[in-house]
Amino acid sequence: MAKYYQPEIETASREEIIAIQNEKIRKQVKHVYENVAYYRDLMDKQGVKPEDIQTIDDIKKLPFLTKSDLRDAYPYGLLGTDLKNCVRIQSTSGTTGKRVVAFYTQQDIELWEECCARAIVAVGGNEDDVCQVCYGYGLFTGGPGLNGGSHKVGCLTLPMSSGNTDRQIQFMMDLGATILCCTPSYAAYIGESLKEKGYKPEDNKLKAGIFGAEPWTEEMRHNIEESLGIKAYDIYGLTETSGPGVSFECEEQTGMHINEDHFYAEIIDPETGEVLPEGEVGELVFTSLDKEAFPLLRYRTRDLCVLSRKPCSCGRTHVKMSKPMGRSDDMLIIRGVNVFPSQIETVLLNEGFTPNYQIIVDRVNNTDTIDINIELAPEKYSDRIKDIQAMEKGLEAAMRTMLGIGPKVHLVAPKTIVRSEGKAVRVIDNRKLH
Ligand code: DLL
Repeated sequence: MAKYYQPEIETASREEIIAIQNEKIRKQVKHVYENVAYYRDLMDKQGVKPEDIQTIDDIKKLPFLTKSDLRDAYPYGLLGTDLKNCVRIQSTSGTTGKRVVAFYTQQDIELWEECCARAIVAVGGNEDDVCQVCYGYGLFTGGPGLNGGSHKVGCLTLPMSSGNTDRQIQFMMDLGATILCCTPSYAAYIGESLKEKGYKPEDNKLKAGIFGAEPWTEEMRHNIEESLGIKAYDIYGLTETSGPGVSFECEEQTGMHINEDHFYAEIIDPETGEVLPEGEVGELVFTSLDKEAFPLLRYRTRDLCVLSRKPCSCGRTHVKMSKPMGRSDDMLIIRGVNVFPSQIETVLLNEGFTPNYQIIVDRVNNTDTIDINIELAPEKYSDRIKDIQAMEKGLEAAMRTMLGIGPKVHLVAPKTIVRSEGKAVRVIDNRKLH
């Protein structure tokens, strides 16, 4: 059985990868300079010409692009080719500000789907598999990306899209789905729903899940692996760079291999913009090395993570990124202390609670407050107020140790926190409304 989708590139030597990147970056910078007036202006302002970029190391000379550039250039300002060469757009959910609209030529779609195919083969996928895709289809990149990857691998693809959990379960069981693709929060919900219907983990045929699009912890991974009886793998990507498949986990499950023949990754200090050495935590910056329609150079993702080039037992040579530890813009600063929702999730699951929680931040009399609503599993539910209060006190103490500040914990009845079918809404920050 094939272990890699494209072995020659996925296991290429470092010299070969650098050679590919050197060649592609020269072409790509020229392509962008000639076709994207917005970026040409940024380069001119910085005094850099395409000839200054000869090797991938020269990339440091190029200006960064940020979300606010995307907003300024919306919708067509960063297009790298004539509209007549574009065949598709995808877009973000755009809960704040303008949506990101990304464009694709047919070639861009082929390469994107190949990246997703690599991710599916890495979890053991092949033409015998039944791949159930319950990421949203439509503007969101999750459904279309994994759908395309699943076709390329030759799996029988179930294009379910998100939602309608009863129907998801019916297809999963009737058609014997072996690979599940969705957000980790939805995977947890499917696991919970299967249990409620009386299924045991061994009753389904699933062997692996490809879960991403939102942050999730190692504790959440164990929880999903147990409830579905599978191995749960991470996948990362963003609309700006194409969608899922920028990086993906292999059997080692210790970070995600970045498809370095298509995306060049840097880690920078988010304050100064300085490039940080391997192993340091910072903001992930991506350069698309061969995208035609939406060729972003040095795009700041705001995702915080670490890169590692330690050899991987799977044989892939591409650099690995850690799970994003949060986004520089969804880190909560509460009474001056930095708090990531992932720290809260870790405490909850370690203490044996459900991954159904919501964090509410507010400001009362000029002081930040943090409340966490946590749903009780039916077996922990009690109508004795004393029992509930004792559990709340225990969790508050564990949170204080992890976070360095004391949140107020409220245990709520089973099934009272809304489940997500796509990306979960974990934080409600009412301070922004003031
Ligand atoms: O979420 C693309 C995607 C679809 C990835 C399906 C994986 C699976 P956007 O909606 O543009 O694209 O959101 C991108 O989501 O900058 C991260 O902050 C976050 N994100 C994506 N994957 C992960 C992950 C898709 N595995 C933003 N872990 C990114 C943590 C993730 N955060």
